Amino acid sequence: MRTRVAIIGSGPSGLLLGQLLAGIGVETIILERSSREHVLGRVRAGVLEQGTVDLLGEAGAADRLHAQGLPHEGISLAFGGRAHRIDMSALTGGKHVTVYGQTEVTLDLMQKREAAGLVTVFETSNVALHDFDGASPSVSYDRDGVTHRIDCDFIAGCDGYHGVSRKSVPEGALKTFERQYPFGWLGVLAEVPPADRELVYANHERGFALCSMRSPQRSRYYVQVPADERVEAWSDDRFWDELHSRLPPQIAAAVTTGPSFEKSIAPLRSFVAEPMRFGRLFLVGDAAHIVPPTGAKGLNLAASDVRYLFAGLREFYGGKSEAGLDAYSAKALARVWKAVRFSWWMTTMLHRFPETGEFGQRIQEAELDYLVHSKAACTALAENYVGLPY
Ligand code: FAS
Ligand code: PHB
Repeated sequence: MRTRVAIIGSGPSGLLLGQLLAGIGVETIILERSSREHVLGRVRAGVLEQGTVDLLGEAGAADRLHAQGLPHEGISLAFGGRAHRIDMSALTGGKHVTVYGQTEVTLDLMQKREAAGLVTVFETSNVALHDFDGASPSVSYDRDGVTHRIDCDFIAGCDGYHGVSRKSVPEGALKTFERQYPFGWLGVLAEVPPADRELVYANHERGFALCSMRSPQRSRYYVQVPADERVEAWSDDRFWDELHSRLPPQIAAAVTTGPSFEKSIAPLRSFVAEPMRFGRLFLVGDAAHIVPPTGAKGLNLAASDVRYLFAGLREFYGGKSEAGLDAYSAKALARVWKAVRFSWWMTTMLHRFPETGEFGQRIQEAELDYLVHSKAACTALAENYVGLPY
């Protein structure tokens, strides 16, 4: 088989890149390790920057997003028994974010790809990348006991943190940066109305909590748990009690409890691999970087990588130049590191760090108290949360 761009991974990165390239007549094949159902069953991000919404629109996959997405102009920070709203829209000249689950984004993109008759091979195994340091790369994979090979012009490694693409880069050619946090997020989905019309990020001495949502009928909540915590140790009752204990009274009183239909623990880490290009192989999204979800940046960073790579490929296939492809890694990393910093800052300010004790808690409360009473500090948070310019 032969294609223009072989895409490894059918998550948001791979699907969005495939859809944008289809729009300019560049053929792709997506190879996906899991089943279609497994990919769609993953519950992850919930907040989209305007740039991500615009890119999904350019890919022709934003109809449901525009119909069902929830525009949010602000967030609240809760600490010391009170919630403080930050009017991000007023502080950023009218910008806002849109609440719309990553699961829905993935479904919208998958359905667009299927409607266009574009090829995604699910349940592949032993995907291997070949000769991407030359002008004739290829990818091989096994399925149903048969080994297949795809010759291509480029390989887009959209296969996430645990994927094969980054691991295929020659030893020593990659520099990685990592910070593991001593905690994770226990998240639940429940068919109950949200506690507030916008998101509430709570700092509490018992630990961080987040009140989010997927729709006016479906809520998404998180509480910080130790890194080695097991989800089996958390009944719904235990979760709701702990959530209530970490929220200000007026927010806690507005929480509607109910049976969870999804409950999982996500580890928190910051990770960046440099550079993001190796000859004809480009690393995209979580394959190249991971951020703690506190800043709602993971999915949005994947989208900005796709934007930069798509621009370079469009320029290449337009017969113009390789300048965009040559600039991809530096351009993407400049934005990645700003998002890594913001996500680290939000995580450090809002979570309980066992080693910093009571002093650390007071420092966090002082930072939050300064922040919510300073227009300059609120503006800095708002500019980063709604999404920095491309
Ligand atoms: P993805 O990991 O989504 O997709 C990679 C795809 O490649 C997967 O489908 C995988 O099966 C496939 N793959 C892997 N190895 C392969 C191989 N060898 N061959 C073929 N296919 C292979 N971000 C937020 O902004 N907010 C959040 O709340 C949030 N919560 C998260 C919770 C969890 C548990 C995780 C893991 C991430 C979370 N994120 C969150 C970040 C997340 O949304 C990512 O940023 C987003 O999924 C990135 O998309 P992709 O780069 O496409 O990677
Ligand atoms: C979510 O709704 O899943 C969500 C929202 C904001 C975050 C992280 C996760 O910062």
